[in-house]
Amino acid sequence: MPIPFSRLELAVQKAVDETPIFDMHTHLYPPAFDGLLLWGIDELLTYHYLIAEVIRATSIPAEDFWQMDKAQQADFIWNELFIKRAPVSEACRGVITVMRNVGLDPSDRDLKAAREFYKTQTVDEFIELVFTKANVHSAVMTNDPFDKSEVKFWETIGNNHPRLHAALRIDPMLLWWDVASETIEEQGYEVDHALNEKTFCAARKFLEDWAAKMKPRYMAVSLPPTFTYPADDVTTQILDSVVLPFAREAGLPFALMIGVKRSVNPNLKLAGDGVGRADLSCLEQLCQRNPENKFFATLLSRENQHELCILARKFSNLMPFGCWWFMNNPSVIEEITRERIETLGWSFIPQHSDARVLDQLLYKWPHSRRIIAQVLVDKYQDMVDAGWRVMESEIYRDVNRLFSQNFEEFAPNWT
Ligand code: FIX
Ligand code: ZN
Repeated sequence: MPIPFSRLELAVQKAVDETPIFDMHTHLYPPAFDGLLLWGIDELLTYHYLIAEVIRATSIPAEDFWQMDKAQQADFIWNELFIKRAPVSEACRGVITVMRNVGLDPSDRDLKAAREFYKTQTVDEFIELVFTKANVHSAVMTNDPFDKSEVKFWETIGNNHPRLHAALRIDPMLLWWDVASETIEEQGYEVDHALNEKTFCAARKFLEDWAAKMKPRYMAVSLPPTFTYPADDVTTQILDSVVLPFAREAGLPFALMIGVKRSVNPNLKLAGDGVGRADLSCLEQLCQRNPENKFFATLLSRENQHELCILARKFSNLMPFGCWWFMNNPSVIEEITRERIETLGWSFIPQHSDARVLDQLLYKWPHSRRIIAQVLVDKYQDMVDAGWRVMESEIYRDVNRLFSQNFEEFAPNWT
């Protein structure tokens, strides 16, 4: 039944709200990874985006901020960014949306009441509340085999949470080989300190064994804007001799997150990373020279986004995803989503949450759904104006492709 012109907007918004999401990049953990999963109002308020904002807004010396404990930091952020100033930024608005979605009235401006609510929750109840309310059916974590605080859980209990999937994150292997090779050796693999076949073989075995433990949906790395490929450097050797051959054999996509300048202001700790525009010939060459590999890509610079769309048109083994980090603001999400739809049709993944705090699923997705819905209404409207009768069932089909199907087809689960 074709949708009458007047009902299109409602039909699209309904399909976008009702379609469950596979969130392909987060920093969540299973509750059983005791202490690693962040949740609750104080973690929300001390999200590194808000730490950067409050240090800027108040010019408090960073070292004075770090002297405070978690609750004092949260109090300070609440008072400075929510009480003394209207909470207008995306990260501030996010806290308000979460408070509303857990049943609080943020307009009461009552942080004490919020803390009281969270005392009534257990993490197992809360994780189900959040995933259900956010209509996120599954999420991919960021799992680091070089991080001792996480390794101990994979070597004992592992992950069997039905909603959480692993991603094998390998930054040290590509960026700090000297450190990575020591960890690989400590974990029992015989690496030489020369980059030779013996070392490459041991490093591939390391990846194989970790993939067997984690059963990851993909491997991932974040890279600086200066990343070049191919280059006469260790990164290219490890990519060509270890990571890409292993990914091909295992059928694992490799996610490249390019453009982060780590620690441009070390005083801000996790909040101190910056952004730079990358030369995307690295991505072009990776796709061109490795046609049997599958690549996800998300870029941190707004100036790189259109190039990524055009690159994806040239290489079907390249899947753009998300509006990463500094891109995750309404104005930029709208721009990126429009240019992706106009150049790639339905063959991209519009968003990921990058949630570090469980509760953030309750704002990052509602905020993004609203923008994606607005873009889709316009695009379906354009089709209607061109003479195409839009069917309601087809809207659900198309939205499901964006929210789940593209990811699940590009990164199938382990069989
Ligand atoms: O490299 C990454 O996975 C980034 O998303 C993080 O390093 C970053 O701190 C973040 O959480 C951004 O949203
Ligand atoms: Zn991330």
